[in-house]
This record gives sequence, structure tokens and C-alpha cells, in this order.
Amino acid sequence: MTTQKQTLGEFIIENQSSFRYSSGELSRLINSIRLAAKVVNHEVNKAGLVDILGTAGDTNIQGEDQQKLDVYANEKFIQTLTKRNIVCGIASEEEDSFITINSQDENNQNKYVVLIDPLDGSSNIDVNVSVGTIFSIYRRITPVGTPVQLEDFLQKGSEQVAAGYVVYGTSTMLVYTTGYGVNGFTLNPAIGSFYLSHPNMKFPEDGNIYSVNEGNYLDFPLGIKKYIKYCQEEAGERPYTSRYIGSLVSDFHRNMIKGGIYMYPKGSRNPNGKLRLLYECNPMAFIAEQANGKSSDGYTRTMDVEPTELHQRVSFVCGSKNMVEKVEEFMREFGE
Ligand code: AHM
Ligand code: MG
Repeated sequence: MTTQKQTLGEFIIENQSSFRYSSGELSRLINSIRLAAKVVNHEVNKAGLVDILGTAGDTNIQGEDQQKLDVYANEKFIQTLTKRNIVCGIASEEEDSFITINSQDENNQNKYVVLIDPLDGSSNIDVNVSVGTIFSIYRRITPVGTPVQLEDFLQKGSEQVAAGYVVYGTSTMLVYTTGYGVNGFTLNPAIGSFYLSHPNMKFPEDGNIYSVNEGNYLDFPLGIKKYIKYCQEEAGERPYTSRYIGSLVSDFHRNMIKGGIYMYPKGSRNPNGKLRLLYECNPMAFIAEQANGKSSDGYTRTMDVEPTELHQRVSFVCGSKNMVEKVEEFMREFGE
């Protein structure tokens, strides 16, 4: 007899008491993200039909304007989190500034802020390549019942309460952590439920996949160039292989399962790196560390970087522990 897998809804309820701050609020928040992810998934899966159903700027059959998918995903996540009144503020890659929720309502006792990249890698949609959603959750530091402030969002990654991603791939998965390991849930589209498919996910300590946009090679710091050459030449009988999807969530997800490293270093084209600290790097770093992996900017632990602005960029090296440490060795030795 096969045992029925646990659904994400059941998992959230059963594990609620182990959350660091157990009030049910965080459970409701993750439940809302689950719901929005299903709605976005439905839309992402229809992307290939866009020429048939209408393109951005057109009006669809119900008279609604067709939207670009990243705009759509942004709206869905914000709507879901706002309407259910479970957070006090949201910051998104798609919004210049953070959003304050119910700032006039003294009864808004919500403690959490969410930072989100609603559809990361969206340039891949046109060509049927996986994209993802990334989210990061903090407790606010200003008093509850008052409007959120920038400082509630500019917290170090080490203060995260939960983080996760959704990968809209060959199957859709939601992977998240609340600081007690990492669990992955796969969507059964026929039923519309996420099932626990990857309990207690761990990065292999070592790996043989390196993921980096080698088109930027000439622009990379010397330490990174040397590391890439080490992977290609000096590490024996070609034990390394290169895989780069160009969708952070998918590259990270594969590396976590198979063992590997993802790198987006700074260079003259991206003087501070390309990826965003608060809603791309920190959540992935939290998941990586919870899964025995590691994440840094080549020198400093990602989650120890002091945030100074909402859309701050940072160099990002993340994956199997031994591989990240090797890159850090090269950075210390060869630097920029
Ligand atoms: P985006 O937020 O504009 O989608 O950019 C983030 C994406 C990551 O998913 C991906 O790893 C990286 O940018 C790819 O960048 P590049 O095309 O420069 O290699
Ligand atoms: Mg992004």
C-alpha cells in the first residue's frame, strides 16, 4: 500500500508550533503565498498561448487588459497578501518603493513584512524556460500598529523568519524554510494541491556543476576567473560541468539537488553584481544555509551584508559548501 503524501496545507498546520514565533500569522502568510503561487502558475502555463489569446496591451475575451506576466505575478502576490490582511508591508522587485498596508488602521497588529521577486528570470518566458518566484519574510522592527518604515525592510538576511521560492518548471514546486530545514512541495495540477515531495532537502557538500554566465568572463574578478579555470583545467579528469539556465531559481534548485555552485559576481558591467540582496540573494542564502550549503559575496556571508537600500545589488556565490569555500579561497588569493 502506498502512503498518501502530506499536502503543504497539512504540513503548515502540523509544523506551526515549531515556528520561532508561533501565532498562526506566519502559517497564514505562507498559505497565502501558496495560493498566489497556484494562480501565477496557471497563468505562466498559459504563456505559450499568448499569441492565440492576445498579447500584452491587447484586451482579452473578458474585456480585461492582457498584462505582461511579471506585472501580473506582482499584482497577484500583492493582492493576495493585502486582501487577507496578514502583513504590514511588502517590497517587490516590480515596485520602486515599499507598500504600506492598512497604515491608518490601529487594529492592524500584523508583524511581518514580505520582500518578493514575483517572477524572476521573466526574460525566459518567451522561450518556454523555467521561471520562479522568490520571497523573504521578516518580523518588523518598528512598533506594530504604526506604518512600516524602510528600516523594517533593510534588515540583515540573518534576521529572516522564513524564505522560499516557487519554480514554475517541468513541474511546479514550492520550496521553503522557516529556519528548521528546507522542504519541497510539488504541485499536482490535476488536484491543485502541493504535496511534500522533497522532505529535508540538503545540498551535497561537494558538487561538480558550476553555473555562471561565462559571456561575462572577461569582466569577472580575477579570483572568479581563476576558479572557473580551476574547474575547467586543474581539477583532474574533467570532474566539473557547466550548467546555466539564466533563471536563478532553476539554477539554484538543480544545484541543491545535484551539488553545484551558482555565481553572479560583480564586474564593470555590473559594478555591484546584478542580483538583488533583499529579495533574490538573502532568501536563497537562507535556504542554502538551512540545506547545509553556503552563500557569500566571495568574502562575506550574504546574510551578514548590511542592507542600505531596497533594490541593492550584491555579488552572489551560492551552493555546495566546499565549492563556495573554494571560490572564497581564490578570492582571498587573487582578489579583483
Ligand atoms: P531579473 O530579476 O531581471 O529576472 O534578473 C535575474 C536573473 C536571474 O534569474 C538569473 O540568474 C540572472 O538574472 C541571469 O542574468 P544574465 O542574463 O545576465 O546571465
Ligand atoms: Mg529578479
